[in-house]
Amino acid sequence: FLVGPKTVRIIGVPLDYGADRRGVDMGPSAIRYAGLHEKLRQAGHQVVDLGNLPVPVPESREVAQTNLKYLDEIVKVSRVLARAVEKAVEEDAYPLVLGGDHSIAIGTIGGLVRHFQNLGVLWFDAHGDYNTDQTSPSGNIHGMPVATAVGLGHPALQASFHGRFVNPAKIVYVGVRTLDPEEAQALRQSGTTVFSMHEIDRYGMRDVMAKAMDIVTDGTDGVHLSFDIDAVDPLYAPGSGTPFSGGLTEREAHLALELLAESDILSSMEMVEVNPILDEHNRTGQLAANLIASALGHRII
Ligand code: B3U
Ligand code: MN
Ligand code: MN
Repeated sequence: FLVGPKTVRIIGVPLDYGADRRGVDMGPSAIRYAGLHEKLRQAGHQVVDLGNLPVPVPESREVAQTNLKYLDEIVKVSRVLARAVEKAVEEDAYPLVLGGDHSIAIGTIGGLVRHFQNLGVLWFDAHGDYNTDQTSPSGNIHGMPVATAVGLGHPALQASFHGRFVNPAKIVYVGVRTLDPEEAQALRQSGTTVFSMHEIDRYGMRDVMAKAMDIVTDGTDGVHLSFDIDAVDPLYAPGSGTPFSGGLTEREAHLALELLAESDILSSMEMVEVNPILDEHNRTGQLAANLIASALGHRII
Protein backbone atom coordinates (compact mmCIF):
# COMPACT_ATOMS: atom_id res chain seq x y z
CA PHE A 1 0.00 0.00 0.00
CA LEU A 2 1.07 3.52 -0.81
CA VAL A 3 -0.16 5.16 2.35
CA GLY A 4 0.63 3.60 5.71
CA PRO A 5 -2.47 1.99 7.23
CA LYS A 6 -4.58 4.48 9.13
CA THR A 7 -7.63 4.50 11.30
CA VAL A 8 -9.72 6.90 9.26
CA ARG A 9 -12.33 8.59 11.41
CA ILE A 10 -15.12 10.05 9.27
CA ILE A 11 -16.97 13.09 10.63
CA GLY A 12 -19.90 14.41 8.56
CA VAL A 13 -20.86 18.06 8.92
CA PRO A 14 -24.15 18.72 7.10
CA LEU A 15 -23.88 22.48 7.31
CA ASP A 16 -24.64 25.08 4.67
CA TYR A 17 -25.05 28.18 6.84
CA GLY A 18 -21.77 29.52 5.52
CA ALA A 19 -22.97 29.49 1.95
CA ASP A 20 -26.47 30.92 2.35
CA ARG A 21 -28.45 27.69 2.02
CA ARG A 22 -27.70 25.95 -1.21
CA GLY A 23 -27.78 22.22 -0.56
CA VAL A 24 -24.24 21.35 0.46
CA ASP A 25 -25.70 20.03 3.71
CA MET A 26 -26.38 16.86 1.70
CA GLY A 27 -22.73 16.53 0.70
CA PRO A 28 -21.74 13.99 3.38
CA SER A 29 -24.51 11.59 2.26
CA ALA A 30 -23.60 11.93 -1.40
CA ILE A 31 -19.94 11.19 -0.74
CA ARG A 32 -20.71 8.19 1.48
CA TYR A 33 -23.23 6.88 -1.04
CA ALA A 34 -20.50 6.87 -3.69
CA GLY A 35 -18.80 3.96 -1.90
CA LEU A 36 -16.28 5.86 0.17
CA HIS A 37 -15.92 3.27 2.94
CA GLU A 38 -15.23 0.41 0.58
CA LYS A 39 -12.61 2.36 -1.37
CA LEU A 40 -10.80 3.28 1.84
CA ARG A 41 -10.86 -0.29 3.09
CA GLN A 42 -9.49 -1.43 -0.26
CA ALA A 43 -6.63 0.99 0.25
CA GLY A 44 -5.79 -0.84 3.49
CA HIS A 45 -7.36 1.43 6.09
CA GLN A 46 -9.61 0.83 9.01
CA VAL A 47 -12.70 3.04 8.72
CA VAL A 48 -14.76 4.32 11.63
CA ASP A 49 -17.70 6.54 10.75
CA LEU A 50 -18.90 8.82 13.54
CA GLY A 51 -21.94 9.85 11.48
CA ASN A 52 -22.98 13.48 11.15
CA LEU A 53 -22.70 16.21 13.74
CA PRO A 54 -26.07 17.65 14.72
CA VAL A 55 -26.75 20.76 12.64
CA PRO A 56 -30.21 22.40 12.83
CA VAL A 57 -31.65 23.25 9.39
CA PRO A 58 -31.32 26.93 8.47
CA GLU A 59 -35.08 27.26 8.01
CA SER A 60 -35.42 26.82 11.76
CA ARG A 61 -33.14 29.82 12.34
CA GLU A 62 -33.34 33.47 11.50
CA VAL A 63 -30.64 34.98 9.36
CA ALA A 64 -29.70 38.44 10.54
CA GLN A 65 -28.60 40.60 7.63
CA THR A 66 -25.13 41.21 8.93
CA ASN A 67 -21.83 40.68 7.24
CA LEU A 68 -21.46 37.43 9.17
CA LYS A 69 -24.52 35.39 8.25
CA TYR A 70 -25.41 32.63 10.74
CA LEU A 71 -22.45 33.56 12.91
CA ASP A 72 -23.82 32.00 16.11
CA GLU A 73 -24.79 28.74 14.43
CA ILE A 74 -21.40 28.40 12.73
CA VAL A 75 -19.53 29.14 15.95
CA LYS A 76 -21.55 26.46 17.76
CA VAL A 77 -20.94 23.75 15.16
CA SER A 78 -17.26 24.74 14.87
CA ARG A 79 -16.81 24.21 18.59
CA VAL A 80 -18.20 20.66 18.44
CA LEU A 81 -16.28 19.82 15.26
CA ALA A 82 -13.01 21.19 16.66
CA ARG A 83 -13.32 18.94 19.70
CA ALA A 84 -14.11 15.87 17.56
CA VAL A 85 -11.09 16.54 15.33
CA GLU A 86 -8.79 17.23 18.27
CA LYS A 87 -9.90 14.00 19.94
CA ALA A 88 -9.29 12.03 16.74
CA VAL A 89 -5.70 13.22 16.35
CA GLU A 90 -5.06 12.74 20.09
CA GLU A 91 -6.14 9.13 19.66
CA ASP A 92 -3.88 8.68 16.65
CA ALA A 93 -6.75 8.49 14.16
CA TYR A 94 -6.89 10.32 10.84
CA PRO A 95 -9.80 12.78 10.73
CA LEU A 96 -11.68 12.82 7.43
CA VAL A 97 -14.25 15.62 7.58
CA LEU A 98 -17.06 15.67 5.02
CA GLY A 99 -18.86 18.98 4.38
CA GLY A 100 -20.86 20.95 4.25
CA ASP A 101 -19.64 24.32 3.11
CA HIS A 102 -16.11 25.57 3.61
CA SER A 103 -16.90 27.43 6.83
CA ILE A 104 -16.50 24.04 8.55
CA ALA A 105 -12.73 24.38 8.05
CA ILE A 106 -12.86 26.85 10.94
CA GLY A 107 -13.80 23.98 13.24
CA THR A 108 -11.51 21.42 11.60
CA ILE A 109 -8.40 23.60 11.68
CA GLY A 110 -9.32 25.00 15.11
CA GLY A 111 -9.19 21.43 16.42
CA LEU A 112 -5.95 20.63 14.59
CA VAL A 113 -3.96 23.61 15.88
CA ARG A 114 -4.68 22.58 19.46
CA HIS A 115 -2.75 19.37 18.77
CA PHE A 116 -0.14 20.31 16.16
CA GLN A 117 2.37 23.02 17.09
CA ASN A 118 3.08 24.01 13.51
CA LEU A 119 0.47 22.88 11.02
CA GLY A 120 0.91 22.95 7.24
CA VAL A 121 -2.26 23.48 5.19
CA LEU A 122 -2.93 22.68 1.54
CA TRP A 123 -5.98 24.57 0.31
CA PHE A 124 -7.46 23.44 -3.01
CA ASP A 125 -10.04 25.99 -4.13
CA ALA A 126 -11.19 28.18 -7.02
CA HIS A 127 -11.51 30.91 -4.37
CA GLY A 128 -9.22 32.44 -1.76
CA ASP A 129 -11.57 32.16 1.23
CA TYR A 130 -9.47 35.00 2.64
CA ASN A 131 -12.26 37.52 3.27
CA THR A 132 -13.11 38.95 6.66
CA ASP A 133 -16.37 40.57 7.73
CA GLN A 134 -14.69 43.83 6.68
CA THR A 135 -13.99 42.76 3.09
CA SER A 136 -16.64 40.15 2.29
CA PRO A 137 -19.02 41.15 -0.50
CA SER A 138 -21.55 38.48 0.55
CA GLY A 139 -21.34 38.07 4.32
CA ASN A 140 -21.03 34.33 3.69
CA ILE A 141 -18.64 32.81 6.18
CA HIS A 142 -17.48 30.10 3.75
CA GLY A 143 -15.47 32.89 2.11
CA MET A 144 -13.59 33.53 5.41
CA PRO A 145 -11.99 30.35 6.83
CA VAL A 146 -8.37 30.95 5.77
CA ALA A 147 -8.38 34.50 7.13
CA THR A 148 -9.84 33.10 10.36
CA ALA A 149 -7.16 30.39 10.55
CA VAL A 150 -4.37 32.97 10.48
CA GLY A 151 -6.07 35.07 13.15
CA LEU A 152 -7.77 37.75 11.06
CA GLY A 153 -11.40 38.86 11.11
CA HIS A 154 -14.11 38.72 13.73
CA PRO A 155 -12.90 37.31 17.07
CA ALA A 156 -16.09 35.26 17.55
CA LEU A 157 -15.06 33.05 14.63
CA GLN A 158 -11.71 32.35 16.28
CA ALA A 159 -13.13 30.84 19.47
CA SER A 160 -12.13 27.28 18.46
CA PHE A 161 -8.49 28.21 17.94
CA HIS A 162 -7.64 28.86 21.61
CA GLY A 163 -5.26 31.59 20.49
CA ARG A 164 -3.10 29.34 18.30
CA PHE A 165 -3.22 30.20 14.63
CA VAL A 166 -1.72 28.79 11.45
CA ASN A 167 1.49 30.36 10.20
CA PRO A 168 0.56 31.87 6.79
CA ALA A 169 3.97 30.80 5.44
CA LYS A 170 2.79 27.19 5.87
CA ILE A 171 -0.41 27.65 3.84
CA VAL A 172 -0.35 26.77 0.14
CA TYR A 173 -3.24 27.29 -2.25
CA VAL A 174 -3.77 25.24 -5.40
CA GLY A 175 -6.23 26.04 -8.19
CA VAL A 176 -7.23 29.62 -7.31
CA ARG A 177 -8.82 31.60 -10.14
CA THR A 178 -11.16 34.20 -8.64
CA LEU A 179 -10.60 36.68 -5.80
CA ASP A 180 -12.47 39.73 -4.57
CA PRO A 181 -10.40 42.93 -4.99
CA GLU A 182 -9.71 43.56 -1.30
CA GLU A 183 -9.23 39.86 -0.70
CA ALA A 184 -6.56 39.75 -3.42
CA GLN A 185 -4.74 42.66 -1.82
CA ALA A 186 -4.81 41.01 1.60
CA LEU A 187 -3.63 37.70 0.15
CA ARG A 188 -0.73 39.36 -1.64
CA GLN A 189 0.55 40.60 1.73
CA SER A 190 -0.35 37.45 3.63
CA GLY A 191 2.80 35.36 3.30
CA THR A 192 0.81 32.40 1.97
CA THR A 193 1.80 30.76 -1.33
CA VAL A 194 -0.80 30.86 -4.10
CA PHE A 195 -0.46 28.44 -6.98
CA SER A 196 -3.21 29.80 -9.20
CA MET A 197 -4.28 28.16 -12.46
CA HIS A 198 -1.52 30.18 -14.11
CA GLU A 199 1.22 28.29 -12.25
CA ILE A 200 -0.49 24.96 -12.88
CA ASP A 201 -0.66 25.65 -16.63
CA ARG A 202 2.86 26.96 -16.69
CA TYR A 203 4.73 24.40 -14.62
CA GLY A 204 2.34 21.46 -14.57
CA MET A 205 0.70 19.85 -11.58
CA ARG A 206 3.69 17.63 -10.82
CA ASP A 207 6.07 20.53 -10.24
CA VAL A 208 3.48 22.61 -8.46
CA MET A 209 2.82 19.77 -6.02
CA ALA A 210 6.53 19.18 -5.46
CA LYS A 211 6.92 22.83 -4.42
CA ALA A 212 3.70 22.79 -2.41
CA MET A 213 4.74 19.67 -0.50
CA ASP A 214 8.18 21.15 0.27
CA ILE A 215 6.58 24.21 1.83
CA VAL A 216 3.95 22.44 3.94
CA THR A 217 6.31 19.78 5.27
CA ASP A 218 9.30 22.00 6.07
CA GLY A 219 9.27 22.64 9.83
CA THR A 220 5.73 21.37 10.38
CA ASP A 221 4.45 18.52 12.52
CA GLY A 222 1.20 17.87 10.64
CA VAL A 223 -0.31 18.60 7.21
CA HIS A 224 -4.00 19.18 6.58
CA LEU A 225 -5.64 19.00 3.15
CA SER A 226 -8.73 21.15 2.72
CA PHE A 227 -10.29 20.33 -0.64
CA ASP A 228 -13.08 22.54 -2.00
CA ILE A 229 -14.59 20.57 -4.86
CA ASP A 230 -14.96 23.80 -6.88
CA ALA A 231 -11.18 23.66 -7.40
CA VAL A 232 -12.10 21.13 -10.07
CA ASP A 233 -13.58 22.53 -13.27
CA PRO A 234 -17.41 22.55 -13.35
CA LEU A 235 -17.19 20.29 -16.43
CA TYR A 236 -16.16 17.49 -14.05
CA ALA A 237 -17.70 18.81 -10.83
CA PRO A 238 -21.07 20.33 -11.76
CA GLY A 239 -22.42 19.81 -8.24
CA SER A 240 -20.87 22.77 -6.47
CA GLY A 241 -22.59 25.99 -5.44
CA THR A 242 -20.09 28.53 -6.67
CA PRO A 243 -18.73 27.03 -9.90
CA PHE A 244 -16.03 28.88 -11.78
CA SER A 245 -14.70 27.82 -15.16
CA GLY A 246 -11.07 27.24 -16.04
CA GLY A 247 -10.39 24.86 -13.18
CA LEU A 248 -8.46 21.66 -12.60
CA THR A 249 -9.24 18.70 -14.79
CA GLU A 250 -10.33 15.52 -13.10
CA ARG A 251 -6.97 14.05 -14.03
CA GLU A 252 -4.94 16.93 -12.60
CA ALA A 253 -6.88 16.70 -9.35
CA HIS A 254 -6.27 12.96 -9.08
CA LEU A 255 -2.59 13.35 -9.90
CA ALA A 256 -2.17 15.98 -7.19
CA LEU A 257 -3.74 13.74 -4.58
CA GLU A 258 -1.87 10.63 -5.75
CA LEU A 259 1.38 12.55 -5.34
CA LEU A 260 0.29 13.42 -1.81
CA ALA A 261 -0.47 9.76 -1.16
CA GLU A 262 2.96 8.73 -2.42
CA SER A 263 4.70 11.03 0.01
CA ASP A 264 2.25 10.10 2.79
CA ILE A 265 2.41 13.55 4.39
CA LEU A 266 -1.24 14.18 5.26
CA SER A 267 -2.46 13.87 8.82
CA SER A 268 -6.05 14.95 8.11
CA MET A 269 -8.33 15.89 5.24
CA GLU A 270 -11.65 17.54 4.53
CA MET A 271 -13.80 17.53 1.40
CA VAL A 272 -16.29 20.38 1.10
CA GLU A 273 -18.88 22.16 -1.06
CA VAL A 274 -20.33 19.09 -2.79
CA ASN A 275 -23.88 20.08 -3.69
CA PRO A 276 -26.17 17.18 -4.64
CA ILE A 277 -29.03 19.53 -5.64
CA LEU A 278 -26.95 20.94 -8.47
CA ASP A 279 -25.26 17.65 -9.34
CA GLU A 280 -25.91 15.25 -12.22
CA HIS A 281 -26.62 11.74 -10.90
CA ASN A 282 -24.12 12.17 -8.07
CA ARG A 283 -21.18 12.64 -10.43
CA THR A 284 -19.63 15.18 -8.14
CA GLY A 285 -20.24 13.04 -5.07
CA GLN A 286 -18.47 10.19 -6.83
CA LEU A 287 -15.60 12.42 -7.88
CA ALA A 288 -15.24 13.61 -4.28
CA ALA A 289 -15.16 10.03 -2.98
CA ASN A 290 -12.63 9.02 -5.64
CA LEU A 291 -10.41 11.98 -4.86
CA ILE A 292 -10.44 11.18 -1.15
CA ALA A 293 -9.53 7.59 -2.02
CA SER A 294 -6.64 8.79 -4.21
CA ALA A 295 -5.30 10.94 -1.38
CA LEU A 296 -5.45 7.89 0.88
CA GLY A 297 -3.53 5.67 -1.51
CA HIS A 298 -6.24 3.95 -3.53
CA ARG A 299 -4.87 2.75 -6.87
CA ILE A 300 -6.56 0.66 -9.51
CA ILE A 301 -3.57 -1.69 -9.71
N1 B3U B 1 -15.29 35.46 -2.48
C1 B3U B 1 -16.73 35.40 -2.45
C2 B3U B 1 -17.21 34.15 -3.13
C3 B3U B 1 -16.86 32.85 -2.52
C4 B3U B 1 -15.88 32.51 -1.66
N2 B3U B 1 -15.94 31.21 -1.47
C5 B3U B 1 -16.89 30.78 -2.19
N3 B3U B 1 -17.47 31.75 -2.83
N4 B3U B 1 -17.28 29.50 -2.34
C6 B3U B 1 -17.27 35.52 -1.02
O1 B3U B 1 -18.49 35.47 -0.86
O2 B3U B 1 -16.48 35.66 -0.09
MN1 MN C 1 -13.70 27.27 -0.39
MN1 MN D 1 -14.50 27.64 -3.53
